[in-house]
Amino acid sequence: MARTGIERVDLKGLPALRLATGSGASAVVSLFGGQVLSWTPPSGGDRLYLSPQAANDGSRPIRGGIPVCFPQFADLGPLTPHGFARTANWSVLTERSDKDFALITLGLSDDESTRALWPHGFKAELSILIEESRLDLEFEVTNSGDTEFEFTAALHTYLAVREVEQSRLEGLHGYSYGDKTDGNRIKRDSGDVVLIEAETDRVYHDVQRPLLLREYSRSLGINAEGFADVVVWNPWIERSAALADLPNDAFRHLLCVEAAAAQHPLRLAPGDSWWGRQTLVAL
Ligand code: TA6
Repeated sequence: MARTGIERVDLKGLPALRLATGSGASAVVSLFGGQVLSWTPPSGGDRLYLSPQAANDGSRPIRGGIPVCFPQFADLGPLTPHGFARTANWSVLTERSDKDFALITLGLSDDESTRALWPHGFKAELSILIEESRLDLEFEVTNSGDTEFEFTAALHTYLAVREVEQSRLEGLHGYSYGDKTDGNRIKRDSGDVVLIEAETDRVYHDVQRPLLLREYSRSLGINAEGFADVVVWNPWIERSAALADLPNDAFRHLLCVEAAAAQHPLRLAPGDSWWGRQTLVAL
C-alpha cells in the first residue's frame, strides 16, 4: 500500500507533491503552475487527462490535469492566453493529512514579473483536498494592493474519458452559451445531454446545477461554487493534430469541463477577496 499523507516528489526535475489517503485515493500536484496533474479515487483509474507529450521543463504550460487560469481566462484580455498563473512557481503554504484525507494549500503572490504584466497586488491561494472519492479545489484571490482590479479565471479541468464520442455530459440543458467555434454566437441547448461530435468550445453562462459526466461503466459528478460559468472544450481531430503537446488521438480521451468566471469579469477592491470551488466526485 502506497504511503498515505503528503510527500514531496520530483517530476522529471519539477517539484511536486503526492497526496494519498488510506482509502486508496491519490493525487499529484506540480508546484509549477499550482497544477493538479493526476487524481485517482479509491475505485482506481486516473480521472484526469495528462498529455504524454506535455512539456515538463517549466518552459510552457503543462497540457492536462487542472491548469489554473488567472488573472485572465483564454484571450479575454491583453495577457498571454489563460494568464500567468499556470506558468508560475507556486509555494506550499499548508499541508494537513490523516488516514482519511490529504489537504494542501498553495500560494502565489504578485512580484516584479507579474506586476510588469499585470500591475496589481494580489494573493492567490489554491486548496486541494482528496477525501474518499472526492477531489475539491478551492481558488481564492485577495486584492492585496491599493487599486481595484478586475480578472477572469478558470480551473481548466482535463477529464480523462475512455471514448469522448460515447461520453454524455448532463445538466447543461436550458443554459445559454457562447460558441467559440461559431464566432462566439450565443446559443441555447435544446437536448438535455451534451454530446461531443466535433470541435467543441463553449462558455455556458450562470450555471446553477451540478453536472454529471456519464461513460460506459463509470460517472463523474462535477459541481462548482463561486464560478458562474462552465466551459466545455474538446479540440477534436484537427486541433489535436495541430497542438504539439497533444497526441493526434488525444481528443478521443479527454473532455475539459471547467469551472470558470469568464462571461463577467470579477472585480475586487483593495482588501477584498473572492473564492470559487470545483468538486469532482467519482461515481
Ligand atoms: O478553455 C477552452 C480554451 O480556451 C480553448 O479555446 C483552447 O484554447 C483551450 O482553452 C486550450 O488553451 P491552451 O492555451 O491551453 O492551449
